[in-house]
Amino acid sequence: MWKRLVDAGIGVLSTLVGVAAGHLVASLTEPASSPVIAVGSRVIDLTPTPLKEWAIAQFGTHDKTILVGSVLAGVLLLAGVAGLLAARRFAYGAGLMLVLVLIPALVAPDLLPSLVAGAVGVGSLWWLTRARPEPGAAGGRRGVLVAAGALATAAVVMGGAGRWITSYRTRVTAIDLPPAADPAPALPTGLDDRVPGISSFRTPTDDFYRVDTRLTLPLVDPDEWTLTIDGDVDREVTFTLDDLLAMPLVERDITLTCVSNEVGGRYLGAARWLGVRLTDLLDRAGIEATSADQILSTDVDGMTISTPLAVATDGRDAMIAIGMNGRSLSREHGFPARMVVPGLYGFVSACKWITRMTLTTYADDEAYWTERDWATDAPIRISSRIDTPKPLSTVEAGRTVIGGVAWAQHQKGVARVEVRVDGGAWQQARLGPSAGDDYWRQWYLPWTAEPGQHSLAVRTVDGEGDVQTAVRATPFPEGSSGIQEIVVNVA
Ligand SMILES: Nc1nc2c(c(=O)[nH]1)N[C@H]1C(S)=C(S)[C@@H](COP(=O)(O)O)O[C@H]1N2
Ligand SMILES: [Mo]
Repeated sequence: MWKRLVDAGIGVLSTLVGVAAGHLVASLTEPASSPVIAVGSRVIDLTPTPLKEWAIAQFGTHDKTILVGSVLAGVLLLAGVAGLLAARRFAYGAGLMLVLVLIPALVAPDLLPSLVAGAVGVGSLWWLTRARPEPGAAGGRRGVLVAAGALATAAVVMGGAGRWITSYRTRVTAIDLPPAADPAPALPTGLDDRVPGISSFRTPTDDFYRVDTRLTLPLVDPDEWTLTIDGDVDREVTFTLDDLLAMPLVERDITLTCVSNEVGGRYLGAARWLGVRLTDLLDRAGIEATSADQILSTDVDGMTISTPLAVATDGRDAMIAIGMNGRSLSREHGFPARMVVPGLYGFVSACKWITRMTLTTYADDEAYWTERDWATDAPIRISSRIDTPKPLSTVEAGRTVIGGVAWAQHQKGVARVEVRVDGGAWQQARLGPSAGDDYWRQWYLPWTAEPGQHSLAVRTVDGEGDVQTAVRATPFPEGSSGIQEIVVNVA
């Protein structure tokens, strides 16, 4: 039994050394080619939509950590088996390890890290198998302990160095932003200080939700970056970052929303965006004669997002943004440039790390989520959220406030927010200031809380008189609906 454990441990350790070596090499070449990351990314792309939805709902922003953890756990299990096999016959163990390495090599953008991982893994396996004492032989244990210690140290050093090099190479390269030719008015003072626990009227960039299919953030050199408009246009045009910075910039307050946001969920944020109007860019390419109905955006790695052309060019403030909350975009949010279209969910508009916009038709080309059966034209549904009190929290009896945010983007606007306590009548909440229909609105309702358990619900009524529906819908395929109802205890 003990011997088996040592054999399996040898396989696991050798694999870890190999993976760490691969990670180090990838940090020097292409971080996304690190063996575990490459397999993890492919798993994300292959995960069926319902499972993906489930993972996002269950694990939230940790969904990726869990995914990478599962991939690693699976690999290490097989690595243990490789160790057991190697003890019988070295070639079998080495063979299994090479198969393990072959998988990332097949899916990674760059071969080298996987090959290095394989070579180092097999080399370590060979060394440790040799150093392992023969059964019954006395005093042979030191050799294997020394070898194992040396390899474990090497794995930690290589893994750590890889991480450090990647973060060094990918440190944010901030760009200086010129002032907007068409600035937004100052954001009114929201209810942030008056209603403790309410979402800030403007979401700080560090707290802004992040949703994308990536495990590592892309490395984009702003001096090399370009944005090309091609497809069914009069002329193909390419812009550098300096070209964009030299064009008239607009500044707008826009609330971005993810289709995966459940009723009451956290996948939305409100920011001030600075960018070039989408129509200014499209005009340079000439789209008057186009028969395209979609803009197929491509990011630096070939991920695609489609946007209905008619919606993006109907006069709303659609833009290619280069600034967010007064600074250049962060790497998480699309540095150096991304699309922002008010009123459309992010998955059909907000392409981050954008490099290409192809004017084409839905009949001819399908984007990433379209292939996965999500809707193509997906306006953001009107909704609202209770920020305070928190679900299942205990509130002190007496005078308190219920507060949160509500949204009804693009030309609708939040006209009213209504709160219902314990299934009673809908009461009208007070609204915070407006920063336009494309932006969310804070709201609050003073409440005298009586001891006991209470249920609180909220709904929005938009400027067209439409009331947020109580009919429940899942995020797939075109956004969730329903009314958030929470339970709180008053003591
Ligand atoms: N390149 C790229 N852009 C992307 C995505 C992606 O996976 N890859 N996800 C989209 C989705 S689903 C949303 S909701 C928004 C989220 O933007 P944020 O992460 O800046 O909040 O980005 C969109 N842009
Ligand atoms: Mo999204």
